[in-house]
Amino acid sequence: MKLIIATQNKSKLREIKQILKGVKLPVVSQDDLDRKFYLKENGKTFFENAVKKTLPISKVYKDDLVVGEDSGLEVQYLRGAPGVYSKRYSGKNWTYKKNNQKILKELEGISQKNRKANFHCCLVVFRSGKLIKRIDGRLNGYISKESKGKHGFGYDPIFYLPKYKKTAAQLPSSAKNKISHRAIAFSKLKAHLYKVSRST
Ligand code: ITT
Repeated sequence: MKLIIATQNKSKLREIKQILKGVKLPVVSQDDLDRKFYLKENGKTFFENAVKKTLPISKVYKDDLVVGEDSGLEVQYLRGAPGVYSKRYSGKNWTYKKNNQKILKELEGISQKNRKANFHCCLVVFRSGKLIKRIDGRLNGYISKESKGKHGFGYDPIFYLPKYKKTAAQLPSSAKNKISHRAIAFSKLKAHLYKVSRST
C-alpha cells in the first residue's frame, strides 16, 4: 500500500512531503501514477473540492490511501473571499502576483485590525472510493499593506503573522511548514496513520 497525494501543485507537494517525513508508507504524487486525472475544482466548499480531487483517483487505485486537500485564503473584510476562488481570483490570466495585488487594492485604506484573514486547508482521505477521514487546519493572520518576501507561494507575500512580525513569504519554508494550515492538517493525518499502523 502507498500514500498517493492528489495534487498537481509542486510547491504544495514539496511542503506536504516535508511534513510527512517519517511516515512508513511510500509517498507518491498523482503525477507519478500511470493513469492521468483531469479534475475540475468547481465545488462550493473546500470540502467538495477536496473530494473532487481525491475520489476519482481512489476509485482506480483501490488498494492505496489517497489524500487530497483544497485550500485557500479567507479574508474577513471580504466576507470570506477569495475562499474556493483563491487560485483564479484575478481572472482567467491569473498569476499569484495579480491575485495579491487585487486583494491589496480591495483592502486599500482599511486599518490593520480589520484586515484579519486565515488560510484554510480541508484534507480528506479515501480508501477504495470511501471517505475515511476529514481533517481541517487553519492559520490566522492579517493581510499586510504591501507584498514582502520570496519564500512559499500564492498569498504568502501578503499574509502577515503578528507573532513573527513577518509575512509567510519572509519565513523560511522549514518554519512555515511547522505552523501552516496544511502543516496542522497533515500533522494530524500523520498522527492518525501512526495510530492505525500500531493497532493493525
Ligand atoms: P491542487 O488543486 O492541484 O492541489 P492548486 O494550486 O489548485 O493545487 P488549491 O486549489 O488548493 O491548489 O489552492 C488555491 C489557492 O490558494 C492556491 O493557488 C494559492 O493561491 C492559495 N493557497 C493555498 N495554500 C496556500 C499557502 O500555503 N500559501 C499561500 N497561498 C496558498
